[in-house]
Amino acid sequence: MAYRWKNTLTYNDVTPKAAFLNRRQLMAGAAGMAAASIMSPAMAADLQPNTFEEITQYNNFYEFGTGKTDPATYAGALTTDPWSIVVDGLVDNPGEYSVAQLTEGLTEEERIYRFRCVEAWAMVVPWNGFELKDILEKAGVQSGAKYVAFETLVRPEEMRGQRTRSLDWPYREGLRLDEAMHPLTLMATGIYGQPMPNQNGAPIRLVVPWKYGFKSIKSIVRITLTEDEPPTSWNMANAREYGFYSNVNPTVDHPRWSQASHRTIGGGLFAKREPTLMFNGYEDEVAGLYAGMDLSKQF
Ligand SMILES: Nc1nc2c(c(=O)[nH]1)N[C@H]1C(S)=C(S)[C@@H](COP(=O)(O)O)O[C@H]1N2
Ligand SMILES: [Mo]
Repeated sequence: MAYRWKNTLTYNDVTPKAAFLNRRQLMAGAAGMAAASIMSPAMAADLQPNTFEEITQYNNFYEFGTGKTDPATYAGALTTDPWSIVVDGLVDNPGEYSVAQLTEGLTEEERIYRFRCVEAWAMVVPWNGFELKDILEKAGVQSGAKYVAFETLVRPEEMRGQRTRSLDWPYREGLRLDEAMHPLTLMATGIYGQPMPNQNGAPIRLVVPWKYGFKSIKSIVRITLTEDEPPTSWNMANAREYGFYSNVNPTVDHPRWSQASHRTIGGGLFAKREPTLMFNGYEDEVAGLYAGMDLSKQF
């Protein structure tokens, strides 16, 4: 099965489950959670996932408003079935696909990743999904392609935040092709073995764990292979503050705040600040992608 990256775990590795799943979720009984869970203390100390509640009640999803509880309050209005994703640009098999068609025949992964927002808060999330690489290989990437562009749905009738101009819709993101093909890069379709909650980007969203959270675009309806670096929403909104790469980097501060540490979401009385790690802790895996680049200039 799937190669287990250093610094990643499947949630079957994490114990005790009851510490982070509530009773209702346990009753809901995702198949993957049934197995007995055994884990070395070292792995436990490494990454403790946030609770389902924390992950689904504190969100950024400007299509539903700019407040952290707006997505949980309003994203229920979004129709996610049927859903189709246009794959176009420099691919051999362009077309309009359902999520099932896009992921047919691919291996579903469980990945526990650190998630670090550019606003200096962080969580640990147990995702389910598919390597973007596998999806792109099915699409057939042509030799001229150098970047992958993504777009979120535009549907102001259901996405009340799109009736405002908090961003220039659609939400857009992009990766360099080698970043997109990296095995850590996920197209996520679930959390804790359950279908992706609307507020987290149903039915399918990107997860790039070594980059600031805004790169992980939600509710994707278009994937385009391009020759040129695509425009991206936060870079368009403020290029001085948000670069195309936006790799997590504790040594390059945001113009308005430090990126050296972050606040961990949850934990109640035990909530704490932690030092932010280079590439969010995935340096061994991804530093090679940026060899020779000046990361303070190409940030
Ligand atoms: N379409 C879309 N994708 C988005 C956003 C958004 O506003 N719209 N917010 C981004 C930001 S800033 C973050 S931190 C993460 C938050 O993901 P989460 O709510 O699942 O934690 O989603 C990213 N993806
Ligand atoms: Mo973010």
